[in-house]
Amino acid sequence: MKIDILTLFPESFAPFRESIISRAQKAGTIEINITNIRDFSRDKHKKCDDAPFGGGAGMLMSVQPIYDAVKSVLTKNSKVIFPTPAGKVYTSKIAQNLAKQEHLIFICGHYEGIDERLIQLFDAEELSIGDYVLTGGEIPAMVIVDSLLRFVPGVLSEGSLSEESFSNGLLEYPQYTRPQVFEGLAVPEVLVSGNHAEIAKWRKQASIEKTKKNRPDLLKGGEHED
Ligand code: 6GU
Repeated sequence: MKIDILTLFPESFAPFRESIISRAQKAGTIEINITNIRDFSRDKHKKCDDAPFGGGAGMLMSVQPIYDAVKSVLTKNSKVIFPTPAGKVYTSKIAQNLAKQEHLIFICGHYEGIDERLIQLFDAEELSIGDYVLTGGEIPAMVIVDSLLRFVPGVLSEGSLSEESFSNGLLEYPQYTRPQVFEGLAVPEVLVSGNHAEIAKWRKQASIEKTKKNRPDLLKGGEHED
């Protein structure tokens, strides 16, 4: 999987030099390239913003530098993503589908956004990471890339995905490690019983309870009713 990220702030992607994502890049499982949109500005001052037609507060990102930056990385197998609070809400399901793509191009918007024609021209998918507004598309792009890469084969160790939150429509069950008693709180007895069938039963029930408490909306379908 190849990912191109187009941004006015390439330095914001420093976190990708760390940890699992960096390891996957070194192993060649994934390739991430960051491109500075400003390098594509044909303006003599490298200007990348402009006032919106029709008036209103703030500036938009100019169409030309982004258009040329996308063109410089676009192939016939590219899928273009535009993170925006006006997008469809991003979910684990969408992450799993994006993970199957050969090449993703992220356009990171700033200021009040980008010219709508860019979305049309590249058939860009608009994705929001939740119902709140951030100052730019860099953090959302990082959130989307990090979460989808976890579904690319070879990025995580075998089995890491099977029991985590959302993998079965429920939140993950509570986990415990040593010591067995901490500040007077004991680990649930069943988890130290060695009885794997009972442990599996307890975890399923604890998952349902956690989901009821924190995300009752996920239970609406009724398939996990007890
Ligand atoms: Cl994708 N972008 C921005 N700027 N704000 C957001 C968002 C995206 N998703 C939620 N808030």
